[in-house]
Amino acid sequence: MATKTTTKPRTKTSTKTQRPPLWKVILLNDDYTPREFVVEVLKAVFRMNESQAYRVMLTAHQRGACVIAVFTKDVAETKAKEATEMGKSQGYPLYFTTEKEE
Ligand code: TYC
Repeated sequence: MATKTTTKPRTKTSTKTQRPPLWKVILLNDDYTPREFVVEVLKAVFRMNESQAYRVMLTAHQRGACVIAVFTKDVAETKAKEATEMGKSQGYPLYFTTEKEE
């Protein structure tokens, strides 16, 4: 009997590293929150130094919004909430939002 060669399909194991999707935290401008307060919140919640925080605040002030940084979903949401709460506790409409990075 002739030997039959069968080719067994191999299952390819892909070893791609799965990176978690990142989420942007975005600062929105408003007309009431004092500039210095925005800077203080950015320093406290996002660990920025004075000049980084000032630049982000000014960009949001001039353009309406500014991306602060990217984090995993949980961290982005927690930080946005914490920063928004800091403004709220002082009666300011300061608002931070999150958006998935594509
Ligand atoms: N526009 C505010 C003012 O003129 C300052 C401000 C900047 C508020 C950035 C929010 O995300 C903001 N007092």
